[in-house]
Amino acid sequence: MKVDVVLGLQWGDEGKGKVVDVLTPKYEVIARFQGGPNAGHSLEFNDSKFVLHTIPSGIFHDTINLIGNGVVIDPVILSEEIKQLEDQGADLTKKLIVSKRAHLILPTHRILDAASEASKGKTKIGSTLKGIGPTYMDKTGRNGLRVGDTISPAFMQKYQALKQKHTDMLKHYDYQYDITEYEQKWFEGIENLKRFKFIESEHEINMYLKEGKTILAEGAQGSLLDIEFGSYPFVTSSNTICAGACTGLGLAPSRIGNVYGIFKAYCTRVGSGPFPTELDDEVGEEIRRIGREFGATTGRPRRTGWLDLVALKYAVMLNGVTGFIMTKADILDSFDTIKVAVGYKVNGEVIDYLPYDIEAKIEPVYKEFKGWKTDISKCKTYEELPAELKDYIKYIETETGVPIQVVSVGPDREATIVRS
Ligand code: 2SA
Ligand code: GDP
Ligand code: MG
Repeated sequence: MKVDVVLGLQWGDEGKGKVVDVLTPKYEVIARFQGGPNAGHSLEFNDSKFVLHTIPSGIFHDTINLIGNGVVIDPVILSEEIKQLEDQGADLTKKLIVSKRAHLILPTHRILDAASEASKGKTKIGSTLKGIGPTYMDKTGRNGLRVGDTISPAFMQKYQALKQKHTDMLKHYDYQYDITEYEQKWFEGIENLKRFKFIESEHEINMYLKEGKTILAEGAQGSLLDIEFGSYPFVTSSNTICAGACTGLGLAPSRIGNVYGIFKAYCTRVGSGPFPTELDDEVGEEIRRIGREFGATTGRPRRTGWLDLVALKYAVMLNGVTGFIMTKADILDSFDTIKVAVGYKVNGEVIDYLPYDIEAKIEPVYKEFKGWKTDISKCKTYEELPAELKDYIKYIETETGVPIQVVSVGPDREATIVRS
């Protein structure tokens, strides 16, 4: 048995929540492998919309939903998510399990994130302010607090020691804060978390494989925000690429099966950092308006631009993508012309790779496509899609060598075309 992986190939928000929800009936276990409440994974069905931050997107089905060791957890946010679902009658204790090795986001991690961002001024990362960076720093700095610690008698002592370290660090920032209220909710969240089964995800997931269970690993953010290969320092603090599924769950690389890479038919980025195909004009504004491109966690407007094949090919290489899932082509339904970046002009020279130097002035080289000018949101089969969109799809497939296996034409579960 192998584990299939779903991940984002751009800067996040490609539609991972929707796609995982659609694919879940084929799997017995859905496992989140990195990131934390910075993520906002949206799902829509039966006229309801949900945004998940920490809980895997298979939770609306009868599946095991596993939060892996690579995830960082804020007990306050996770408790709010759990409450939202349990208020609707679901008993999550039966299907949500949490790795003991997952690190905890402390209230002071959030403050450190905010203080660090405030101190950077214009050069800020544009983080979601959920404490992600400081928590992963304590993880790699070997100071972190983990889910498994919450059941140890030394928990309070460990918490106070880490809080004290943060309090000392915060003296270096000119930043006012008060965590009294949040800290109280945090400890309530810890107690709530203890209702769930704490596991060692590496043993659990490998046992599932031995039992022949089907497993889907769910990524968060996107490949171009990867800590190693994204546009550093404008990245998140985890491995968002496929390798993160191995380290974030305890899986050997040989256990990886299909790698489903999701991309939008255009691009978005939220937060700072280079975005070669960004549209700072009415076209970009139109994409944002029609695509409702606003952060699912923070509500921030997302930056918008054309599809970037140079960046997409890079993400395909890093992840070993076996099949594409293309989302949100319906947002481009009314456009006369659609562009795709096929190269970059840097210092007068055309290149076909992402340069190391992120300060470099990159001018995209575009190929233009005729818009399909048709409402595709009701299409149910690939055959029904307009010829111009099929040309667009064919071009992407030929250039990348990867088949587009699923075309999503709307936010709802039902608005999904699976190619046979
Ligand atoms: P962080 O908070 O330290 O991980 O931020 C570092 C960078 O990573 C980006 N990032 C994201 N990009 C897209 N979507 C994300 N989730 C939310 C969403 C974002 C939101 O679903 O819309 O609501 O604003 C996400 N999480 C982190 C972030 O923008 C920084 O560039
Ligand atoms: P994620 O972080 O990758 O799960 O993506 P987000 O949920 O942050 O953002 C994707 C947004 O696009 C959500 O509002 C989804 O409901 C919506 N969405 C997903 N797929 C499609 C699609 O094919 N068409 C349209 N119009 N919306 C989509
Ligand atoms: Mg999102």
